[in-house]
Amino acid sequence: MTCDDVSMVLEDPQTLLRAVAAARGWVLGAVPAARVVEVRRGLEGAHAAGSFDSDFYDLELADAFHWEPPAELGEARSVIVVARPVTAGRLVFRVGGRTIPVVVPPTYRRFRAVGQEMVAQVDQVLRSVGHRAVAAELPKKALAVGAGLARYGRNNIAYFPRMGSYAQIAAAWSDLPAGEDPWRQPAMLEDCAACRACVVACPTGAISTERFPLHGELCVTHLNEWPGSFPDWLPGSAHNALVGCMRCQTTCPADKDVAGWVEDGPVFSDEETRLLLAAVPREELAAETLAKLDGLDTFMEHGLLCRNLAAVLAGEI
Ligand code: B12
Ligand code: SF4
Ligand code: SF4
Repeated sequence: MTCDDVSMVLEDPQTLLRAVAAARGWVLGAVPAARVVEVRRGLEGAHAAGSFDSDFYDLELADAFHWEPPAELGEARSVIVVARPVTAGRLVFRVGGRTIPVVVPPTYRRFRAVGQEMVAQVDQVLRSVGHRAVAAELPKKALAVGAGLARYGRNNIAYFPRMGSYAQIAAAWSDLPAGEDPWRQPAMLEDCAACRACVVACPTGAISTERFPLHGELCVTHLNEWPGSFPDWLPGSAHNALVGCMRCQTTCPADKDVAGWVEDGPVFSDEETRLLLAAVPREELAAETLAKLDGLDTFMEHGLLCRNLAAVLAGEI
């Protein structure tokens, strides 16, 4: 970096933010706060046009977002979107002398901690130049794509350069002026034009070649994030992760460079696996087991993790 480069970084908060993000391997963009109104209209318009199953919309989308900026910020001028690479986890469950690997998809591992850290970093940098950032619960893919940071895959996941779909996204309201508006209309990856791999791999037909968006009500992730029994129509073979589903990511050629981003551990002993399959309450588990579970930080309620584990292991034992 030359002296001129350094002084430019120091003068322009957005350049400074991007430089800090890039140094960590993250990508960052800022859109005018008014774009949130447009995203909201798009989502509500799609709902009014019947694009979503109504039960699915009520459960997953109707109350998922806080469209208004927090009063504590004063005037919200921009929304800052950040994405960072994340790895999947490969847990091991011992059952009768066998070791069975079970995946935790990227973005579920240390879900809360990673998201909070991203916003805290942005806030810290902005405070050094007299501005602030406050976490935003908004449609993060739509904002990342609109900010020009990512493109949609046919599977509806956002793909980022060098991270593919293995990216955790965070958004924050800020009083920083957005500067030049980078907004882009949503576009699909070029790789998708001649590819249907995710459509074929999806165990429930949730991805369609006929329409965007996803049939979310059919997605295994939706089914295993929510309480209750799995529907009768869901084949046992559809379960492939402790929570979520990896089929449309592991088969995606656009993810070939990141498919190996998997971290091992922890290992659950025969006895620990037995207790989890029996859905023994957390209070009755050993501190060591709880530490392993809590280390995952998946945001999932204990009973649901036990239910999902039983469904994944059912095909193995
Ligand atoms: C609801 C939700 C779900 C639902 C619904 C998924 C969905 N596609 O909406 C369920 C439970 C099924 C789900 C599943 C998963 N999710 Co989710 N989910 C969310 C949540 C809370 C909201 C997403 C949302 O805005 N949905 C509304 C839809 C309509 O928005 P959209 O997909 O952006 O749709 C836009 C496009 O369709 C576009 N559009 C319309 N027409 C057209 C036409 C074309 C050609 C194009 C290109 C676009 C386009 O307009 C729509 C509206 O803006 C976000 C968190 C957040 N706050 O954003 C996480 C989030 C999107 N999920 C995430 C992840 C990781 C997943 C899973 C991959 C997890 C897993 N491995 O199991 C799966 C993937 C399933 C899939 N194939 O999409 C990540 C995304 C990371 C990334 N790189 O994209 C997020 C951001 C959470 C996080 N951890 O940070 N999820
Ligand atoms: S599997 Fe193929 S069609 Fe699906 S998102 Fe990846 S590149 Fe696109
Ligand atoms: S996460 Fe699984 S069920 Fe959901 S769309 Fe992808 S492959 Fe289909």
